[in-house]
Amino acid sequence: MTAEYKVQGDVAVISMNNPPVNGLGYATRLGIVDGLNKASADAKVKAIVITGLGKAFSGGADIHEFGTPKALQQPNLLAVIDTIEHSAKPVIAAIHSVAMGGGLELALGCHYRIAAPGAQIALPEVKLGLLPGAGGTQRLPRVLGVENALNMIVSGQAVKSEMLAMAPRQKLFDKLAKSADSLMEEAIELAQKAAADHAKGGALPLVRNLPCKHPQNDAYFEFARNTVEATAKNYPAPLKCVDAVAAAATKKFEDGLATERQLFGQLMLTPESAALRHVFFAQRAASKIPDVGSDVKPRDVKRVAVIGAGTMGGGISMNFLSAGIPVTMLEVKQEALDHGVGIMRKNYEARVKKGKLKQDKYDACMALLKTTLSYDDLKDCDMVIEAVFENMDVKQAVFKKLDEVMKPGAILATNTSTLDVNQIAAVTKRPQDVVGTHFFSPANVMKLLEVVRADKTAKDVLATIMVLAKKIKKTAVVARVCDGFIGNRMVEQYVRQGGFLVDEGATPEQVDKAIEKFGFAMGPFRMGDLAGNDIGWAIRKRRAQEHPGMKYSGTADLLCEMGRFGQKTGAGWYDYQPGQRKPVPSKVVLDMIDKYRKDQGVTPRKISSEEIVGRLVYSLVNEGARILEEGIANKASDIDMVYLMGYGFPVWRGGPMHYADQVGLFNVAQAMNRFAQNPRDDAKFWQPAPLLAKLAADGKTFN
Ligand code: 3H9
Repeated sequence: MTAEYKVQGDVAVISMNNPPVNGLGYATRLGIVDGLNKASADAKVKAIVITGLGKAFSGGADIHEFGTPKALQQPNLLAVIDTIEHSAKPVIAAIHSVAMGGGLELALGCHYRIAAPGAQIALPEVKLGLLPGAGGTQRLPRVLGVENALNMIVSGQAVKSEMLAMAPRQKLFDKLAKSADSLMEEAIELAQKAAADHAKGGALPLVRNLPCKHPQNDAYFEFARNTVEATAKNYPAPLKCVDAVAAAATKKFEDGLATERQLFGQLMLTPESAALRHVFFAQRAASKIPDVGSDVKPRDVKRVAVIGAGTMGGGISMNFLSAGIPVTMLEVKQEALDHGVGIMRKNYEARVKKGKLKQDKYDACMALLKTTLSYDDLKDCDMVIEAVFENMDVKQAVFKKLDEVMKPGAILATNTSTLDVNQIAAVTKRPQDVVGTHFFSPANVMKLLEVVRADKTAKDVLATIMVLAKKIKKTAVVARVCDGFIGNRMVEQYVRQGGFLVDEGATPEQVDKAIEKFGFAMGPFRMGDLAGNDIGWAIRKRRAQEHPGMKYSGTADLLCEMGRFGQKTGAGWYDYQPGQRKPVPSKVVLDMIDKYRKDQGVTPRKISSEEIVGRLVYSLVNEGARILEEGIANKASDIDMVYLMGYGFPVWRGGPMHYADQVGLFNVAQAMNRFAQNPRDDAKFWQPAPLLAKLAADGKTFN
């Protein structure tokens, strides 16, 4: 049982003790009920306080248990709350740090609640594709009012306890403690007072008995449904949250509770909830590297140097400045520095204008920036990130110089997106300090950081980067060295399929629309136009030397020969009106594709959206499987995080590997075998990766 029981004078204290966040798993639920039973049987005990040990009151139901028999094993959370409500002695929740989901629902079942200031209060189930399933949708509106409660439930956002305590007519907290330190003392006082009041014969207060109404019930819920429907799109949970709160406002408590229970059960079975729960764990798992334990001490990074003031260098610098870490930015020419700093200022100023950044914070960020033309000025930096032109000779020259000037123990990072980090490390005398930090453009916005572990990268260097990534609010995923690492190696196959689909009869617009309907933020052709089609062109030229025989559609090269590099040249796969980003299908491009097909002797055929989506998504899955079996990625969920955070894969589908698991790997392998029959495609590529074939045969999954 993971709850402690102690008696202090005439008050019993039940402390949940299930680190890290007192998730309400079976053993904890059992521990609480056991404590309540003991307290009930002990004549000395006049009142009961429930609290949590460690860094949370409770983070809610134990998400690990979902889908397992333990989640259903009695006492479930409803039964725990029922026991509390039926307690003849007053039960007081003493809330601190975090009370979320089932944790808050537990507190709402108590007779009284006291909270420490600064506690984060939330019903965040919607973020897991669920709704509160232990009375939260019925009780929160009764203590905060329908509108406030619905806002919290639909958004899942946490609100500080002191803010909620200030809300007019709120009945959530009976008391706000003076401080976290005095919480338990004040909770015991409150418990003793409640016991004394109760001894006079008063009934114990229950949230379920409070009224729940909205003055314009029908109109309000119609408005709420319309608003939520417009934004929730591919997520079923938010609308169900509205239904459940509407039940609270229109039905008897028990009937509302039954509605909530039914909706909770339905949502638990949706693929969207499975995906969001997967993402929750995948995100946390990404920061864990199997052989780098918590005993590995990260290095201290007080000042960072960035080589290159281009778009990348500037964006990377902004991340550190925004996190309060001083940056020294180096360029070879003053004009380049001035230009780069100018763009950084523009980016910050745009955020100030939109009200997303305060002027004084912007000033503080810029005050942390030093610029220089001299490598000598990097001597005091603890880490340097190179963000120069993507060319091995150029990068190696920079690293030779860095090896000369940087202090011992400084981390030398490269922002390469495809090049061999081992070869870069090899030109230094300290390959153990060299690591890849692949930021995604725009680097100050995109959440993904691919951390490239070279053969000799030291463990404490990796540990340092993982800590820094958290500080600059990135999701870091570790990859081993290969051409393109995880993300770009996979995207190459995806883009290649886009090309084949066009060769065979689809238009770029058709391909983009099909995959965008599947949920991608952007199809491969719009993505090419945004990133610059010349980048892929350069990579294909390099590949042609390194891997001769790799098959591509010729249309992308023809496009580049026409100078259509994308948005930056006002023309790519699409036409663009000056100053606009809206893609307009291009006659010139369609004619070029038509001619190419004729030259290749291809009779175009009608291609279904299903085929487009299948070939694009499964190309990611097959390459992902190879990446996994080669050990380039540590786990399938890391690949999912790369695609969710860096490549616009739809979050409600959980990433390519999770999606394949949901479809069933047998079905995925069958589809690949079908694609391999297509003479215009790459039959060798479509052989299911051995790992995929084995998992499919064994009826297993990637994750
Ligand atoms: C629910 O309650 C359903 C009910 O309505 C109905 C039931 C019938 N369970 O985020 P962190 C782990 S649904 C299990 O890095 P932070 C997490 O995996 C639940 N484990 O820390 C990680 O483990 P590890 C509704 C959980 O300080 C560790 O704790 N509740 C849970 O930045 C640290 O996590 C939620 O959705 C959990 N509920 O933030 C709350 N929560 O170290 C989700 C966390 O092995 N949780 N873990 O990787 C959060 O929002 C944050 O974790 C929290 C702490 C704010 C609590």
